[in-house]
Amino acid sequence: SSAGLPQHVRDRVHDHPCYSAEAHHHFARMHVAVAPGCNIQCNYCNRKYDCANESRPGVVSEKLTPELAAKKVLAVAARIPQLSVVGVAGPGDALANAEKTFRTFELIREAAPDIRLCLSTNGLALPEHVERIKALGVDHVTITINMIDPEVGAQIYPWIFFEHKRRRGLEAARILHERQMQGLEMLVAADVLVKVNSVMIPGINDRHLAEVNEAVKSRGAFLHNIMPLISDPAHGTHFGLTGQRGPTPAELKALQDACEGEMQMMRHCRQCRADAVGMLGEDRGAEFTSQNIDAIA
Ligand code: CLF
Ligand code: SF4
Repeated sequence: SSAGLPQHVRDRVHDHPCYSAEAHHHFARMHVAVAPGCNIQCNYCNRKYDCANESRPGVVSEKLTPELAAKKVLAVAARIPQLSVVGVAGPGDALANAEKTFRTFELIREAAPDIRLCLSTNGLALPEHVERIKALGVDHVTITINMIDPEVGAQIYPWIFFEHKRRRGLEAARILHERQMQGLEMLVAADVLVKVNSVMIPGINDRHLAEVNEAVKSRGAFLHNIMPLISDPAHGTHFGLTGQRGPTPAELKALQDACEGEMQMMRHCRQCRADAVGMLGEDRGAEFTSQNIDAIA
């Protein structure tokens, strides 16, 4: 619960449905799918679907330009008065598409200054973008951090693309880890509220995530959201094809309980799609297509 938080922090989360468990009963979020590309490969991802950073593999999102995204925000705000937050969470990585993501935020800022801006990233491109995130007033950033040990990371990430080169194996995982920690520290220093998402992958990082929890807590992360791997062979992910299972609800809860401490654990995540619209757990995205948003807004 956020009851024990200082007032100035409560003011920043009281209307954010992900950062406050209470808020998700009263406030809505929407994602604009302006970020198609990605700079890493996760073994739980299928690029044909939405980014598993934040989203449940499902139907391919309608890709939006920044201009269409801003129009869609106005259309949704006109129909859903509880709308408080707009996030960029895929279908690829928000910061691997930084120009589109930031242009989208600028347009939303101009058209609807009261809406909170939120972004989700794998963290690889975070350090060089912290200044711009801060300058645009993006107050909430989620980093997906699945490991702090490159040996574990090499089983999750077959490659990353960094400084014009593809890197593989331990080198890739080590670079990703260093960039994630640096980005987290820089955001905290800039007074941005950071949520860490971790995907729990039995036999790979399940027993390692308590250490991840310690590492992100000690660096000032505000909230930790441990999510279950969704591994379905039908979605064609690497883990789906190798028969990697996801955790049971009891295994997930036991890990969340073990990590519960000074830092809050998020327990109400609904693993939204990259174009989700509405209250958490509700998806009204189909009501707002690029064909009809002009008529609504
Ligand atoms: Fe979207 Fe993510 Fe912002 Fe929320 S979702 S970018 S922090 S506004 Fe929320 Fe959805 Fe879970 Fe994400 S319930 S998947 S935690
Ligand atoms: Fe897929 Fe997201 Fe991982 Fe990129 S960061 S590979 S889009 S799950």
